[in-house]
Amino acid sequence: MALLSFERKYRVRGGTLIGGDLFDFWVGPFYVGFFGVTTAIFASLGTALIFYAAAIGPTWNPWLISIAPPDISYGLALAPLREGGFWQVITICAIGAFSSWALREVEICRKLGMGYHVPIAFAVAIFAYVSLVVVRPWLLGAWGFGFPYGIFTHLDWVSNTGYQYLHFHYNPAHMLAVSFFFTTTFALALHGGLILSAVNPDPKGPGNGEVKSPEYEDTFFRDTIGYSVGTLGIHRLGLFLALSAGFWSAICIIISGPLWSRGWPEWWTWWLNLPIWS
Ligand code: UQ2
Repeated sequence: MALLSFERKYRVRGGTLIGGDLFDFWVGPFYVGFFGVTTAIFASLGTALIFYAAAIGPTWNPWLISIAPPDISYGLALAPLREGGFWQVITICAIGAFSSWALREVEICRKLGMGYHVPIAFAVAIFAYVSLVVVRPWLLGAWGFGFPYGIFTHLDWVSNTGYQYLHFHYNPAHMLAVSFFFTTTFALALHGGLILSAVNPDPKGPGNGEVKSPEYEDTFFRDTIGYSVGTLGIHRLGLFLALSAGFWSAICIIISGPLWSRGWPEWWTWWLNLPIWS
């Protein structure tokens, strides 16, 4: 079915989580909905506050602009706007906008009668951000443990936080996260390569350049490694690998401080102390 006639067919009332029919309409190609309105409000307010806080700062150099969280001494209290309060309100706007966007995706899934895989995947990315600016600061007792909103300053924060634990690559959850990131790019390279190889076949080969079917894709991997995960399986695997990368990233920073406050290399003494070595 042509895209334009399909859109006319699915653009029906209902599926909303909140607001009933009130915001149940489209603007051009975009579905609005209650959460489209809240996304727009949070995103506009947050962006305006970023520009306001940048304007009262010392520079307009985009690399150097930074909006810092409050000093540790403010604990989990609200700080004055110029003392980290801007960072706190911007963080609320960011979480409000990201969550609204995820719920707008849920409403669109409901309208189309589809699964919730995309909003669930986006929720894992939101969880990774929230673990940095809410969960870990809250467990450590001060908003000042969040990262500053600036291009160079957030890099400095990552570097300083890493060195605080001597060698972050010894963090077991960090090891898992990195392994999942690498495996995700490996799987996507295999998948992208396989699909393009089937769609752009050798014009001089068997079939004289006809586009190849999934059986050819299966057979390539069965001939190569004796196993094909399948055309549906590769997408299940890809989603699992990518969500695991984000999930273990969140875990590796949440446990740094709240669960283990010394260097990560030292954590491995449990291994050296196993009774099997003596
Ligand atoms: C596959 C298949 C696809 C694919 C890919 C494979 C026909 C179009 C890439 C091969 C993938 C395998 C064997 C899994 C590799 C395991 C990891 C952890 C990367 O079989 O089915 O569908 O795109």
